[in-house]
Amino acid sequence: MAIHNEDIARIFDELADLLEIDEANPFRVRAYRNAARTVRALGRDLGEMVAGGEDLTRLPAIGKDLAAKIEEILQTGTCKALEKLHGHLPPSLESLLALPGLGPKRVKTLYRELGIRDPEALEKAAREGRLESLPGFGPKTRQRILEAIAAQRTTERRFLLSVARQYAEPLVTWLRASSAVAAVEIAGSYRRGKETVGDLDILVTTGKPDAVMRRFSTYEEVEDVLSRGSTRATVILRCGLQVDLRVVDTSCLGAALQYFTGSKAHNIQVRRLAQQRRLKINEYGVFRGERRIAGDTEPSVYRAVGLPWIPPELREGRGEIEAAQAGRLPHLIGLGDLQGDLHVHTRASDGHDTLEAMALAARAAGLKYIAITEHSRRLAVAKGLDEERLEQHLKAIDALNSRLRGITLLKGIEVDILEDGRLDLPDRVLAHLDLVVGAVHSHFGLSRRKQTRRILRAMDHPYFTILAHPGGRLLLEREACDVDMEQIIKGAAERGCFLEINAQPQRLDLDAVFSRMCRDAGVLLAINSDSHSREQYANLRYGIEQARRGWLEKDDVLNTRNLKEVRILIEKTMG
Ligand code: DGT
Ligand code: CA
Ligand code: CA
Repeated sequence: MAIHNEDIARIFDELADLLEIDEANPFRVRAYRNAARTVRALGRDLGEMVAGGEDLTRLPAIGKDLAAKIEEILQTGTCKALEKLHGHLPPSLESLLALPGLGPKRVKTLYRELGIRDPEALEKAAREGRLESLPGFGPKTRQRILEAIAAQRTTERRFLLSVARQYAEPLVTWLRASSAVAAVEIAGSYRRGKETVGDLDILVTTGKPDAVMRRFSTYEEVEDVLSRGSTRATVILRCGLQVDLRVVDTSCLGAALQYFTGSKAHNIQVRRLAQQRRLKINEYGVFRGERRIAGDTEPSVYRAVGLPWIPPELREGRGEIEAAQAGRLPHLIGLGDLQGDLHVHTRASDGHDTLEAMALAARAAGLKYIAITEHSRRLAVAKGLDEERLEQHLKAIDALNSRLRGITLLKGIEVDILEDGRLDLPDRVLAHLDLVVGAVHSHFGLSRRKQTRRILRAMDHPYFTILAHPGGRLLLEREACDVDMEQIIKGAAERGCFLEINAQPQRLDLDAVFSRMCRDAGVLLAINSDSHSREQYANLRYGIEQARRGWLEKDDVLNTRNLKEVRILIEKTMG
């Protein structure tokens, strides 16, 4: 059975959760949490790395013990440490911890005193008034718990695009390996490159629908078959991801692909166009009366309603139909357009690889330049650099630049934007750098007015170059800060500075809507990997996908330029 990075990350998360309930050493708990984060941020498949004999202890937060656990999980699908914990703490306790307001202590009390092990049992106990007997569970807590359970029930579970991909690709490979299968396509939000997906929508063409249905529902990672008909099935994978599969006729593949790629908003507009032409459009084709006039390919569907083919990333009902009609669809940026990466860490701060390793990996990834941007002193947890350490680091960069061919390192910093908008290092220090990446890492909860003023003030500094992860969101975890992004974009235009699309799969920040606003305001974006280890340049593809959803063309992006042009553009922002 294939074990994916996300499976490993989840086991580490569960270990951390259960150890926390068990009141284990907080350092152990944190070690597992950090390891889970590393595994999630890794641009490569751990199974492949281990098969290739690579040393995992090289990875951030992975020591000998955790490396051994990863190998154990890859081999057995679980690990003994977790099984041991399950001996006295049921796995479902984790679902209680996920409820806001319930920490490890309370979860433990609930389990020990009342045997409550999941939200259902908790809800029942709360309704029956059995919680009041417990210390620390007053009527207010009871109310909060009931509300949290209700909220949890109505919020649908979504997956990061990068995580969905870990499960989608092997499944598609499994389907394609069958001789009964002609073509396999993934439609839906996944094809539109949306940063999170609710479920996978897979289309298969085949001469033997029965065989395909059988193959699909017996895939080793299928946990539950929710429905299975002659041409359609829905399953849940072990990881909780739902997958819809539809068998379609080869002659209808284009129409089905168009229909099931969506979005709903986009399809409604396409259908309206069809109606204006007295055409009917559905997943089988485009029809004039009884006669089918298009649908074998996706471009034929668009052609039938008078449009050029529209890239899936644009299909959100945000003006793409009008742009297509006017012949003004953007020529979307591609991964190959990037020449550099302007946000990279090394082990001098919280990255895990050396300068040289990061440089060589960038060159191997086809990049011509990278900016080394360590954290600044304020971010102590990330070993942020003070003036002195920065100076040494810059010398090391100079030395490496004179030695390496085919890649240039720019000298930068990811400087903390302090609460009042000052920067964490003085201007006279920043003046020595090629560029200054500014970022908010604290005080996310300021009022909209204060947060906006804070960032605009930071951008006022003469050397400020790029605003990193401008919204501050962590997908599925933390909303973006309350900030007037229109003002920030306008401010960036006035000052000539740049905004980042951070390519970390859990950030993808700026988002598509604001990225497009930058394009319209003439503010260039930098698509940066924010790599903390050499594998992470691979994440640039997610940044590109997000940029495409923001309608960006090559020229809208700073780091599609060659080094000389980038230097000129950056210098213009200074002073
Ligand atoms: P998700 O899964 O929540 O990330 O988002 P989608 O866009 O993949 O949505 P999903 O899986 O419900 O449906 C996939 C596409 O299929 C959707 O974007 C449009 C199309 N579709 C599904 N159901 C309907 C429907 O009832 N009417 C129309 N017009 N289109 C539908
Ligand atoms: Ca979907
Ligand atoms: Ca679906």
